[in-house]
Amino acid sequence: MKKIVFATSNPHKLEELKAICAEKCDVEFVLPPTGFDPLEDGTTFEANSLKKAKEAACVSKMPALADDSGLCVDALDGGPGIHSARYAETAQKRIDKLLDVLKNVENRRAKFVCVMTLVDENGNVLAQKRGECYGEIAHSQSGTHGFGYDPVFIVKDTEKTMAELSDEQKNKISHRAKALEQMIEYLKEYK
Ligand code: ITT
Repeated sequence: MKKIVFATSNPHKLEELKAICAEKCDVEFVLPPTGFDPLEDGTTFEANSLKKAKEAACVSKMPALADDSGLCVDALDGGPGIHSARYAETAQKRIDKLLDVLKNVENRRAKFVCVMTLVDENGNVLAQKRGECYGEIAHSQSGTHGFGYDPVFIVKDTEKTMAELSDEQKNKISHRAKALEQMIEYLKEYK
């Protein structure tokens, strides 16, 4: 089975990746060596995703896949966006801050974005794909599945937050699933 490094230190992303890819491609995803900490100083999801993938390939001498993702809120001009992981200290504090900032805001439209980048062992880009999932920010949190901002993200055309969906449901409609759907053919082809 082919081995590809998944350039992340977020275990939730790895779990979702494995679940989405199971039975779709014959790849074993492994984590980068400990201490993997690429500088995410790009100004776009695309730039940061590429940086993570290249750095992982460089330290592991293996092909690498990276996921840069985040929550973009219309009323915050697309924020926290690429800063989603650093919006506040903990996942709960990030949710609290978002709900507080949007307390009196009527326009709650938002989207999750995920940009996946696949590079070969020399860091050459094989594919870069973007997935988006639309919805709005709830007035309070609910649900216990998923991670990050899932408890405050109401998925479009449903009355449920992402955290109220089962893992299986999330992995069918998420930004990560949409990016990976387009990436699967490259993962399959890569020898
Ligand atoms: P790596 O860079 O090590 O992959 P990270 O968590 O720091 O892990 P990002 O820089 O891509 O990853 O930031 C993504 C953040 O966006 C993540 O920490 C969450 O706060 C949020 N996020 C991304 N995908 C999400 C999802 O499916 N559900 C909820 N929140 C999500």
